[in-house]
Amino acid sequence: MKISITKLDTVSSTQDHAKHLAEGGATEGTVVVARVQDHGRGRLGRRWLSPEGGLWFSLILRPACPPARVAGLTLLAAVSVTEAINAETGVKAGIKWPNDILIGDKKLGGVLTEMTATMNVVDYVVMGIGLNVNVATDKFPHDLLMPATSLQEETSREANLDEILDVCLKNLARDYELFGGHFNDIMSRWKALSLVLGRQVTVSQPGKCISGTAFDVDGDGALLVSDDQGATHVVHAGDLSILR
Ligand code: BT5
Repeated sequence: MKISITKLDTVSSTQDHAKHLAEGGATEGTVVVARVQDHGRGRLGRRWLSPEGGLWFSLILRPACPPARVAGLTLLAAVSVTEAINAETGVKAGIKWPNDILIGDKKLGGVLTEMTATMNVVDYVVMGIGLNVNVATDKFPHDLLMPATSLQEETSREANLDEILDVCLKNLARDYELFGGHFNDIMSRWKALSLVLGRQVTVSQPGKCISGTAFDVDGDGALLVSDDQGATHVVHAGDLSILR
């Protein structure tokens, strides 16, 4: 995949900008990065705070896979980016299924995977990555789903945004090559970074809540949770809280 980067100043959301480019035929590997997003978004239309100093980017992919497999790309991106940050800055970030990048119990970043598909064919995927790099999270509102942190706060130094973007994209491009045939490799690296396996969790879904022990992820990236009655739940989406 050849990476080609478009750098923008303030946008509503890099996701929207990238979608527009994808609709116009932009090739896989097209990246949109913005200094500031004034309507950055998370999953389910939630707000994503995107002030100056953070790394906010979207990558266009055109995977030759059925739509059901695209959820695996969220896990892939979380692995690629978490490994990049850990290697580049020396922090020990981990992954909270499905899309949160945490340091300890604070959120450093997140992944948002959006897809356009017709029938059983993926047209394009826009993979959005948000990372609090040189961001003061004490300025964030207090009603976040979980406390936030930034690389600057964790390491007490400013990181170079271009360098972080570069290592993230190199890892993403390398790992995307494994997506078709060697997804097991991604999954074992995901497991090594996972903050949820072996933990008591609750996953909230619209109108439903599943509690139990998270014990594995399957080949599609779904979380396997065993409840108190010993039943296994295959969880494809939801908001996860770690209880203990
Ligand atoms: C995510 O959603 O974690 C996905 C975030 C993806 C953001 C990137 S930035 C580039 C691209 N363009 C976009 O517009 N989006 C993508 P979710 O799991 O739904 O988490 C959202 C929740 O995280 C919010 O409801 C807040 O509680 C919290 N939050 C918002 N901004 C945050 C921030 N900068 N750092 C930490 N937590 C934040």
